[in-house]
Amino acid sequence: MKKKILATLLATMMLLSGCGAKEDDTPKNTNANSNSSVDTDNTDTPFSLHGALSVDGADLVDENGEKFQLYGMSTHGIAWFPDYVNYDTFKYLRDEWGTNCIRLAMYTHENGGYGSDGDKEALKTLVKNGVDYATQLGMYVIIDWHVLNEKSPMVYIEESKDFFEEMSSLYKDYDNVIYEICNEPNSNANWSVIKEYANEIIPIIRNNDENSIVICGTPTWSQDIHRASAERLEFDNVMYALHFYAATHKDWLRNRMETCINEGLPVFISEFGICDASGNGNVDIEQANAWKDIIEKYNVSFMCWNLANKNEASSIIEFGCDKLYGWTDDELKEEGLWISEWFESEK
Ligand code: IDC
Repeated sequence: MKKKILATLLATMMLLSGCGAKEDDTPKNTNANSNSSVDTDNTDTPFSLHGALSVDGADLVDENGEKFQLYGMSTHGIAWFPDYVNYDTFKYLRDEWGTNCIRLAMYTHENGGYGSDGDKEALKTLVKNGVDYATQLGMYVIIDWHVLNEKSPMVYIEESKDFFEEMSSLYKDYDNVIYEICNEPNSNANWSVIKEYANEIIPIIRNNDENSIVICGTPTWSQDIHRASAERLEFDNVMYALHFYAATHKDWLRNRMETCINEGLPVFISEFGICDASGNGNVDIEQANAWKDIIEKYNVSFMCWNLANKNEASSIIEFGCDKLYGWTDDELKEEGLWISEWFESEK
């Protein structure tokens, strides 16, 4: 059954929390909010034009059954860089950069992580604020359970069950919300471990929300999509995460993506950078352009890591620049310039 977004949304009038994002990974006050009200000029938003999405073979399609591509920025860890979760930033990314989606990355294990020592309520407030801003703006939004250094999604599966139960019941009527259930399982978390996890979490989401898009991470930091292609999950509207960092992951991973797509696997690049896999080092523009070509060829959705001003190559804003939007070319790092040009060319 086709669902509609709740028509009435709270236009919360709160103040920005003041200081700009800092480069360190110290958890901060997660009370970032926007002082903007609901966007009134929302007749032609991405969501109003494309509505509820679904998966058709290898493709993501919109409510009219047309192939559709989501693209935009991923936040950095919202515990560390909460200030970018605000209405004006998202509006800028929609209107000036032409993006249609935002990814809210919530680390689960690291310092301030949801499953480790983070303030769960404050983190959920940030996620909810982010979903509200995206919804007001008619953007799609990915809630990312950012498994990384705990390696296996089973480590915090109990927390994950509670989290996705709450989120999917809250957003069961929000067709712009996408659930990413485990960012990057790695090490011994092979596909059978991930499947076991997904087979617990997806039914919880489906119980509240029959049709939402769910993105599932794949083994080896979401590179081993061929494992998923060989043994799919038995749910509709599931996509499989492929992550790349252009200076590290080259032809072999592009070839793998191509093979899997040709096998009918719905692939979603829910995170990528154009530097190396550490999130730092030199960017590789030649490799980045090769990725861009293949992404365009297959209409794969792509979310760029990361929306912050940390002192690392994958943070698109210059270190020391505290502006939350309206960046000049000088205030963007190389990756920021490259990705903003690509986004703008899609407008
Ligand atoms: C990195 C951040 C870095 C942070 C680190 C924490 O860029 O600032 O200190 O995480 O572990 C991924 C992950 C993503 C990483 C990124 C770069 O999904 O969380 O972010 N990366 O290492 N996979 C491949 C690269």
